[in-house]
Amino acid sequence: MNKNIHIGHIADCHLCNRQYGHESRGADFLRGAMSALSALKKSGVSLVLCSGDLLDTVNPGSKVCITQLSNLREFLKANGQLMIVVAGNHDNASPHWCSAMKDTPETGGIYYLDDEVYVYSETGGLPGITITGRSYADADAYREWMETAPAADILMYHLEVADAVGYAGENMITIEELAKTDKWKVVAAGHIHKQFYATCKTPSNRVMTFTYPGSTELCEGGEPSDKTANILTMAYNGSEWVLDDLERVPFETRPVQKFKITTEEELTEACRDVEPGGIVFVVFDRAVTSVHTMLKSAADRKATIEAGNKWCRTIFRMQPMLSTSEREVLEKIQGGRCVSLREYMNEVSSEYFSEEESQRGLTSLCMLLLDSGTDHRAVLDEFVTERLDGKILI
Ligand SMILES: [Mn+2]
Repeated sequence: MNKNIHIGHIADCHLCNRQYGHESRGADFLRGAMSALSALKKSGVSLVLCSGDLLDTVNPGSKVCITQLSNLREFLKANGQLMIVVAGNHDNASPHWCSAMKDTPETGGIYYLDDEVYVYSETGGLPGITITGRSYADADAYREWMETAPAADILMYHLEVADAVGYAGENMITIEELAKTDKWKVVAAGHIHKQFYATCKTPSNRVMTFTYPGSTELCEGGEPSDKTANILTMAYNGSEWVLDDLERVPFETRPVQKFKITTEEELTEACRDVEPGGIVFVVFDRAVTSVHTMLKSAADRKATIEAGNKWCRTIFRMQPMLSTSEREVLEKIQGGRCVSLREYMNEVSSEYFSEEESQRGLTSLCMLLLDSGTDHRAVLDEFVTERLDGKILI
């Protein structure tokens, strides 16, 4: 009798139409998710957990729903894989776009787990593995929910834990809090786009394992570009299912390169090393001229030589180096260490912005931030575009 069950775990697929203005990036996100599922299939995994943010937005366009979501579902069926999905903060629509999908292990496809306990069983005679989860909520709502939540072998969870972020923010809970109860043996989490793993003892001295698999395609430049999916091996010890092994399986996504260019020599080296068809992040000193033009033509030249490059066009993300004060402001904002942007900018604008800097456009950055609500990324993109003085980001 087989007493092990291998369960795949992914999160943060962020299926979308485009990224950085490129439609081809929309296709990449679907391909990233499929790439993860294929790697899991190769390892013999037929049950996959997706811990939130399958879709990038609560309001996906028809292209995402009709093409990507239904393609993904068909792909899962063809693979004989069932993917259990919970809602993340990005796709926490009510009802969720997947809520009508209640596929089964026999058909394969997508099963939307709506705050219930799912029982998965593939070995006759043994009890099933129980999986519960809840759609995204803030930290306090999670704490309240935990009091009355059902017990299960695996909890699917979508929120930051302070342990993985490295500091205690307002809307986070800790792994210790999750382990205050004996209800769960594994917390299969999503939301943070990097791989993370930790264990904690529960009150009755059992081990609770917490893990983030990371995203399935690069959402932000700062996240790891080598993507992996988790395989949770659950073993039946005669009376219950326990986690026996946690393995990471790598899978292919669009290649990522990063360059820092402060001299002509570094530009020459980067032109030699740049690979066509990837995403290339470039931080450059504004004193070095034609950085983008030179890199782009180097990549295009190589792309012509390597005809048939499956990732198509090279995508450049150009970011000029910032002055110390500019950097301090942006780091504070990106680090999320401000309660309210408006409050924060009011407080620091005079501290960080000299009159000269205001004239150089930082006042407009400030205004953009004040108007932006909480979507810092969009603001920073605009800022970088503006900084490039009308140069188009390709
Ligand atoms: Mn999220």
